[in-house]
Amino acid sequence: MRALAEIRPRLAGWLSAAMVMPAGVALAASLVNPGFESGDLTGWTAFGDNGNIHVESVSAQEGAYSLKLYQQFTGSNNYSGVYQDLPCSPGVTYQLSGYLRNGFPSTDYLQTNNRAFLKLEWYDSSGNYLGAVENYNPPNQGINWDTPQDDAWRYNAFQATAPANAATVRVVCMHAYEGTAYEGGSSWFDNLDFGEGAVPEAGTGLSVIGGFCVLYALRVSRRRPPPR
Ligand SMILES: [Ca+2]
Repeated sequence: MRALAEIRPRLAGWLSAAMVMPAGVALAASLVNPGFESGDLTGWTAFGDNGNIHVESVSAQEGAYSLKLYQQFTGSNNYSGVYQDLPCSPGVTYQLSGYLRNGFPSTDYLQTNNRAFLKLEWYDSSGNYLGAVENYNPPNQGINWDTPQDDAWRYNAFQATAPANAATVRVVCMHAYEGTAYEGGSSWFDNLDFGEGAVPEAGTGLSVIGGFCVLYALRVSRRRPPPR
């Protein structure tokens, strides 16, 4: 009985920790086909598609496939890419990460006025646009014509908090061309990941249950008889 009395508070503590720890990652929806391993755009919706959006098997950061984007060659500013919409909750911080590469190995590097980056857009339950966060801060986040031509996959990651009334988050792989010429070059994306980026504040969901477990552990601890 003494052994049980002594282990009970520890058990309660372990239980509370186990219930709190996964709270930050268990509730977010996941991307479909995050590494383009279906060999096509399954799960993704293309935008600005002028024949310049491709899933390729020539090079990948993960698996066999990756996404290739380039500008539309319309002679004016144009924006192309793919996106997925996922449910989100106001006030929750999310993280989006993935790998970007400048050009095809040994060729097709981004020329002037071409850049590429990851982006999150927020929408309310009626589909109204609430704002966006672009992860473009070269040289470490996003790629452009100044990115080294070293054929490296570059890890990009950022966090953003869903604004009030947000119901949907749009995860975007973006290639932007902002000029009037026909500068070329391709951007490549692979191995994306999206999820909650921070453990929720105390007082929400499983954290509350964990808190009760901590209180129970303290109460049990106080009931323990003095050492004999
Ligand atoms: Ca892949």
